[in-house]
Amino acid sequence: MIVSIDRDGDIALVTVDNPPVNALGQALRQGLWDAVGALDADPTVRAVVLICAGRTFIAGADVSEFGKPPVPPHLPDLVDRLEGAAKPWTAAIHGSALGGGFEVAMGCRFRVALDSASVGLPEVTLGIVPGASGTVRTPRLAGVEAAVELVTTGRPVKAGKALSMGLVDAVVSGDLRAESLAFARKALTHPLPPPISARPVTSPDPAWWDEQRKAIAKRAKGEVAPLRALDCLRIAAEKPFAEAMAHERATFLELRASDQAAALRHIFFAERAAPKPAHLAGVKPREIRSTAVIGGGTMGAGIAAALRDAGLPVVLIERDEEAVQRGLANLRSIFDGAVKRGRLTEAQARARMDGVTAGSDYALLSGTGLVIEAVFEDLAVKRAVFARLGQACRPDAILATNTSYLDPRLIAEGLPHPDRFIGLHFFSPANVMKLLEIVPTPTTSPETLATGFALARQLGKIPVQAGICDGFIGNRILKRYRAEAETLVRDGTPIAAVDAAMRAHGFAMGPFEAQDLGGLDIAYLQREGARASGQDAPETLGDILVRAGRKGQKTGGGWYDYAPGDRTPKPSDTTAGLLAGRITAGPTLTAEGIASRLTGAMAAEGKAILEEGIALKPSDIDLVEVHGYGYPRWRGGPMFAAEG
Ligand code: T1G
Repeated sequence: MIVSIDRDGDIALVTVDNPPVNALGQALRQGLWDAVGALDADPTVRAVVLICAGRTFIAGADVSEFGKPPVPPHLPDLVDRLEGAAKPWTAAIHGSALGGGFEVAMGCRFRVALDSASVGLPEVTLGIVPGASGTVRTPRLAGVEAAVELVTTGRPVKAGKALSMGLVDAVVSGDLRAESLAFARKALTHPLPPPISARPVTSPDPAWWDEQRKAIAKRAKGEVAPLRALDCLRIAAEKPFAEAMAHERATFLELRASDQAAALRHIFFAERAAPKPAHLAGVKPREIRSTAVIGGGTMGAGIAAALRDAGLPVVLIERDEEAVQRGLANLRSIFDGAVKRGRLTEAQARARMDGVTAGSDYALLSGTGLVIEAVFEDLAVKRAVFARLGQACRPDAILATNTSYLDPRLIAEGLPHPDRFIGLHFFSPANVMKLLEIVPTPTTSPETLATGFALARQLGKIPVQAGICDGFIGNRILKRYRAEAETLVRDGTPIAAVDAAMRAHGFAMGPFEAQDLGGLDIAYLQREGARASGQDAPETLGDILVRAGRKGQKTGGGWYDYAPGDRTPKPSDTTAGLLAGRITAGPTLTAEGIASRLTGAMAAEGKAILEEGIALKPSDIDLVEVHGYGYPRWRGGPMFAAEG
């Protein structure tokens, strides 16, 4: 039964059970609709508690229904019906009350949250606005400022903060059912508060709204929904309830049909499918209880931090005592930074470090279940590390390389038990970036592969399986993207125009600014390495700059010039002079034309990657680009965008 009704004396208990997250599909809406009528008609019922089975309270409208025409009972009508019920309803919240779930909770007269619960209105992350009074009831429940924060960021808030904001009436621990029944019974001994729709709301002055609009526009970077949500909130604060509801509904229906909403839904479902690839269904992953990282540099320390953030003990190995101390200092500075940003307390940062054993003796690895190598990107260096790992580690220990460009098969050559070897390509900073490219070799066992995916889940990462080629998925597309950008420059498009076009398209920065930030020499060394091994690596414009000592911001100039201490890119006469012989006047492209050329090149490379079996599905490529390379999420990724 999706909706069942029990009794606890004169209190009715309505239980929702609609796995996996109690999403508000049509059957659930109908079940709640009918429950209101039945309980209103029962004179022995004095109050109602609404509770959910499973992992969470109602997690929102059923996103899989969004592509279809809305079917009654419509959610705003259901929320109104709950609010108008003859008996007061109390929402008993555990897990997450999100979107339509929190709107249903606002239709109830009271909200009781378990201390581990959270509430939120994440609709803008799906390219829409709340569609069942979220922008109209929230300001009346918790005030305009709280409503603007909750709705325009889409970020859920934990129970304690929700209580202080006025979003819930009580926070309980232990038995939510018993506590909510007691709350409902006690509430009957006092006069009921007015329904939320009848509560007053005060609108701040116009200057405050202008300030919010500026801040949100800066943060939204081309996303439409946050600003439209702000419009709904202002109307909710300044107009009568019914008028505000009509405006919200019209906005919701309009945005639900928008390209941005379709793109964000595409990413939403792709992210949820990624950790559960069909070809690994039924393959039991190894449980990882102990880990190690070889190398305490930027990548190694980032990976170690990610492992510690997931509560896994880490052995950090470096080549000598001095390097061990440098590695520990790198790791400590990551956690100190988190404390400064308020993400960790001092105590949590200390506990993170307490879980790290560091040394240069590989004997420390004898009991470790998973070892991730993150040493210098050189084949001989990596092979030497794995030769030692093959001796020092358990025969069943999973051994992973973090290589971003080398062939994992060459790294693992000669390794005993090659079935337990795999590529785990993290992105820097590894404790922040969600993308993890998982690169099996032909001898990697299904169990080892499944363990790579399970590790990604444990670390809260988005895993994407990649075949072996130069750059796997992400760096291979990056190379094509950069080559296409250089082609535009050779054809006369100014470097700054290319970057401006990609920023306007939603990227945080353009291809040339990004290279100046990261350093042109990294890709240059890759190309030189390829040339040295006899591969064909035609000269690029970037090569000319690096050979002239222009490696980017770190040398005061790359594609652009940089004044000392100033990271603002300035068009460079030196660069123009160095590249003059290679640039011919070509057609002037619009910003849209530039963006279309470059994203089209990404999609073309993605198509080849799919045809070669390097990526398993187009949505995986979109996840790589969105989570690894700054592709604007609200455009869905290059493969989605190319579908038109
Ligand atoms: N609709 C349909 N399916 C959903 C869903 C949803 N809202 N949320 C999750 N799922 C599926 C998901 O695809 C996966 O399916 C399974 O549930 C477990 O998800 C009118 C219009 C609730 C915090 O945006 O944030 O309400 O792969 O792996 O890690 O104003 O799911 O197992 O087949 O993420 O425990 C607003 C989105 C909708 C919430 C749980 N609500 N969901 O996380 O599980 S718009 C949301 C989440 C709206 C109203 C508007 C998370 C979660 P499968 P999961 P989890």
